[in-house]
Formats: sequence, C-alpha cells, structure tokens
Amino acid sequence: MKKLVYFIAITSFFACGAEVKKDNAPSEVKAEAMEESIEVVEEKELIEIKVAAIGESMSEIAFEPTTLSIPSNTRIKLTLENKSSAAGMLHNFVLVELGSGAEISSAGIKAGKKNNFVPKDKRVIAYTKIAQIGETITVEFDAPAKGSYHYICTYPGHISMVGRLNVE
Ligand SMILES: [Cu+2]
Repeated sequence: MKKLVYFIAITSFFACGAEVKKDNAPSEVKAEAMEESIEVVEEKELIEIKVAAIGESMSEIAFEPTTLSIPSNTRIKLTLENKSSAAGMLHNFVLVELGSGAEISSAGIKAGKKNNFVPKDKRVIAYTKIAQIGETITVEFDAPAKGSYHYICTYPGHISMVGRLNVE
C-alpha cells in the first residue's frame, strides 16, 4: 500500500506593512548629495535699464541713450523699446565685447532672422530678440566684468546703431 503523504504547505501571506524595512540610510545619503549639488545663489542687486531704439530712416536710427553705466556684480534687467514707427524699422539690443560689433553684425546677417540676427559667438554677452514696431522686450542677465562694452543692433543695415555700456 502506498502511503500518500500530503505535505501541506502553509503559505503565510503577510499583508502590506507587516514588515516594512526601516532603512533610512539610502535616503539620507541622497539628501546629503542633493544639498551638495544646490549652488549657493548670491543675491545680486537688480539694476533696471531702459533703452529705446529710435528713428524712422536709416540716417536717423539710434539707441537712446548711447551711454550706460552700471555697477559691477549686479543683475541687469534691460528693457528695449522699439520706438520707430516706419515700416521695417525693427531692432534688437546686442551687448558685445568692445570693438567686436562689426564682426558680430556681419555674422548676425548670416545667422538670419530665425536667430534674431544674433550669431553664436562668445563675444555676445546678452541680447534681445528682434523687437517689432512699438514692441517692448525685457531680458535679464548678470553684469559682465568691470570694463566697457558695446551694444549694437544687428538688424541688417543697422550698424550705425551703437552705444557703450560701462561696468564700474
Ligand atoms: Cu536697429
């Protein structure tokens, strides 16, 4: 006679929560790593600058003012207003290294409208997109190092639009 032996396997199902692994080590490590990766953001003074682009003909177009002075180690909030009203008088504001304006302008024409006539060039410090007639555009950027810089309009043909920014 065969003896049938039944093995009764009792499987215990532990409900969720019966044994929650208490191991905080990984999350603590993660928190430390996050703290390390958070950069200390220095609160910089915000300096507001307003620049107008004016003129109804190629001989009139200009920035107003043509000289700006700002303190160093600040954050600049620059507003460009296109005050021209004649058709096609579009402008941008491009802050560049002193003396690089002519090269940036011609490279800007190659960069084309889709790039707001601003080339990818390390001498470009900050810029606005092209402002339509009557449009106001604001950009924010950190003031560059102490020194003098040019601001130009890289819209094709507007090479006469130039100003000087002094960081003091
Ligand atoms: Cu212009």
